[in-house]
Amino acid sequence: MKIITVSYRLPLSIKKSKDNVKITQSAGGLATAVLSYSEKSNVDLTWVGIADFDKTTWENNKNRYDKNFEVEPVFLEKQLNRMFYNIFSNSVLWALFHYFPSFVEYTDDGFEAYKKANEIVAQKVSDIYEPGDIIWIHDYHFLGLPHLLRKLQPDAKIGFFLHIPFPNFEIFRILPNKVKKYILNGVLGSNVAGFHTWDNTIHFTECVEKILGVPHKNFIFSQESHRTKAGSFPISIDFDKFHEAYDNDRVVTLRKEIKELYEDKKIIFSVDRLDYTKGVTNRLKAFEKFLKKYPEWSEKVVFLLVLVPSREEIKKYGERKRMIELSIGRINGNMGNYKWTPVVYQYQPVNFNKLIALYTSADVALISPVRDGMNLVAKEYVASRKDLRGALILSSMAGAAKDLKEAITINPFDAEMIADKLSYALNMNEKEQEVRLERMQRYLKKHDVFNWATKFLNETEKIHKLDSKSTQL
Ligand code: GDG
Repeated sequence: MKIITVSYRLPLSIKKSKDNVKITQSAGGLATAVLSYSEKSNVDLTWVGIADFDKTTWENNKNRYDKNFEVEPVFLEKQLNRMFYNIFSNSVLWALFHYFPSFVEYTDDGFEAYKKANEIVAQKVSDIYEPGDIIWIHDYHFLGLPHLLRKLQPDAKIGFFLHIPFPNFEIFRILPNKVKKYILNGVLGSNVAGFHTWDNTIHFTECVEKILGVPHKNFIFSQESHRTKAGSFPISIDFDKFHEAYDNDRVVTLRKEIKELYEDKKIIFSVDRLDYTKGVTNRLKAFEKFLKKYPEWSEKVVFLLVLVPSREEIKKYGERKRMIELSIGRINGNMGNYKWTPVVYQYQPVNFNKLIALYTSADVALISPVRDGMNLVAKEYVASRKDLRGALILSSMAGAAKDLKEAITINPFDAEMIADKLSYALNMNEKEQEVRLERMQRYLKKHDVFNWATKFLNETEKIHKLDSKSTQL
């Protein structure tokens, strides 16, 4: 028996330069969690995903990575991958599922490419599948995959998890009928369909009932071939990794540097992929409002804004980048002076130690997505504050707001509210910081990413077992 994990990106990338080949294995939360589950339960792990390298490079290097799990890359033809990933997954599903209907650029060709890519991946998974294996499919790139696999391997244990929001019926219904049906039937191929929150779960079940006319009982859809249980499984982080990093020598040095650099100022910090869903333009507008409404903070605060390049081939992302950079220029020009730059901006990723040094130097983390499945940055900020210092301002539109109950919640569209909450957070006394962080840390320690993976996979086994016993519900 093995676990077959399917995600668009492999937890491994191979980059060729003139004279060498560099293999990087991701230590991302998902990979660590699934790996830890497979080790604890003594089952092998195989990862299937779309290759960002060519076949020859793979053949020449496939024995050169640390083999604690198998990797099965799928090689898609370039144009097919572009249509599947950029045109349908990101310009239709990502936009609509995050409630940006006006950003949707639907084409039939894009949908055909999406179906084709799902079929190719289904065939690949089916080829390596052996009876008893558990298949765990991730995210909006593979909404059709559970159904395709159910046809190829009727008895398989299949779990599907969506990392982004599932929109409500009024938004979902915007899609053409054939697309709506493909998606819902697709997900219903799984034994368990998991979402970050109950709201998402309810949206999904309501869409299935209204569009396919399939009723559910206690969130279980009974079909001829199998049952599908829809449920909420809020993803989390490797708490100990973020908590213990506070004391890493390198982090301590970097933190000291940052603190010295801004010794007479309070630090507001945020880090995101540059994405229109992350609410960066709203965040800047609110920061500008804050500086105008609370002029006593002039020269006494700095906003460190880290944005990570993402999906740069898509027009909407380029447009958003220009809007953000215009705002930063305006704020720094109008509010700053030769001694003070209010917004310090970088459009490059930081490494793990720098990320922790920034988290643990920040007086306030300002996280304001206009829509987010979960938002792991919020959880990481809380976990990393071993010193119990700092305040978290978090958008109520992020799934994380349901878990981090002691965060200061904001409406990301309400600049005035964010300005007031910034003033509150910057003035928060140490006792209140401690009480809030302690409670959230207790929650995260218990509900970490290992707990998440275990709950999801156990539920998939359990629901599958009901079918094999043909138990009547
Ligand atoms: C999707 C959903 C859901 C970011 N910049 C740097 C860096 N990061 C790391 C963070 C965090 C991750 O990337 C971002 O995770 P988020 O959850 O915030 O956002 P998405 O990328 O949009 O993820 C989201 C998630 O899936 C999981 O289900 O929560 O809602 O949209 O881990 O730390 N890491 C480093 N340098 C950076 O510059 N080292």
